[in-house]
Amino acid sequence: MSGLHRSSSAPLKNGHGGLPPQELLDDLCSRFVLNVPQEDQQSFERILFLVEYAHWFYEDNSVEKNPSLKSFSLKEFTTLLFNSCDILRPYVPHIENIFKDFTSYKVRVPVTGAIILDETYERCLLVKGWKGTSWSFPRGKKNKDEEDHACAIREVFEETGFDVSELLNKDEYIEEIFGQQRVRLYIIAGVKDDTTFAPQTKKEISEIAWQRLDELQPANDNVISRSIIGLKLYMVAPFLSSLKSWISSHPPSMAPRPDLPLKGVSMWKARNSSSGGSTSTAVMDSQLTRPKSDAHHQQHHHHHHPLPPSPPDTGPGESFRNFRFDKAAIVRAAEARFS
Ligand code: M7G
Ligand code: MG
Repeated sequence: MSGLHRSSSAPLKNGHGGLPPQELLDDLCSRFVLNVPQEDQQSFERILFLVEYAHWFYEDNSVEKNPSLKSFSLKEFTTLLFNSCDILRPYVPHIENIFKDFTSYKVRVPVTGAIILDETYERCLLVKGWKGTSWSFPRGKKNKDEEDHACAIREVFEETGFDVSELLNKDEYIEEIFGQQRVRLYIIAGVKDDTTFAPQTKKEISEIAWQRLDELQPANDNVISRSIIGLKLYMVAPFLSSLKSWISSHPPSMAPRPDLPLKGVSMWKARNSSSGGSTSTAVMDSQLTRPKSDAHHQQHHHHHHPLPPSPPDTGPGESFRNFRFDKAAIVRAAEARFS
């Protein structure tokens, strides 16, 4: 018996309509958590990344196809999956710690991305997150063994559909440290302002826009700040003074254009997101070309996602390591199920 059944005593609060059927949870659990390379199952911080992929797949595909299914936060979904999967159920009592350690681990994974400047260097490309209302440079967490520039190329493509692989210079970047997180942004200067942009993941980005640098000047250097025109910015302000110096030592080949719009120019907007998108200038995927690197579209991969690196053995968040995942049990369940 593979026995991937929800225990009848599973402590789920919302026991009424909209709960995903057991078969769906079994399927998500086996595709995303059980049927992956063993090296990805070695600790809970890695397993939680697998659970996160399963969650995105659930929200983006299952709920989309069947809107009567309930939407969950990652934490709710984690609890649901742990309760419904035999292999994970023994760890349900530790979920609070497992989840807390995962969140604190996540903010220590290095991030890379790009500062994309238009041809006159007067504007940069910013993306707005799906849930929040802040704008940031396109950027994201490094996968295990992924080089900084490769991560930047992949993340910029995922979030904007724009391939910077031919434009990126590995030595041209600005790097800042925020707490325990290193953030490196490569400078990609001179991009045509009529370039087509559109995110390649669902529900991650709600808007992409050219924003004027002179309007991003914040009142302070904080991680979260507001530009002078009231845009909420996330991890943008701390890069602006270095960016200004870079621009003054690398003058643009095109003179400033007095006809440039005074405000930012939206290049793509989601039809509906909680951050208030309404109508869309959505672009057909076929108009976009993939990067020459291997950036693949996470959405369509059910297994073998590259995960971020494992955390070092020291430092905060080590309570994970008190709960070793029972690998033998996974292997037994996987064999029972897939052989
Ligand atoms: P991330 O990949 O954790 O961050 O995504 P990174 O860009 O630093 O690598 C940041 C947030 O965007 C997540 O916490 C989700 O809320 C959302 N998000 C990202 N992706 C790739 C997806 C996705 O495929 N589907 C959904 N629904 N949300 C996503
Ligand atoms: Mg990412």
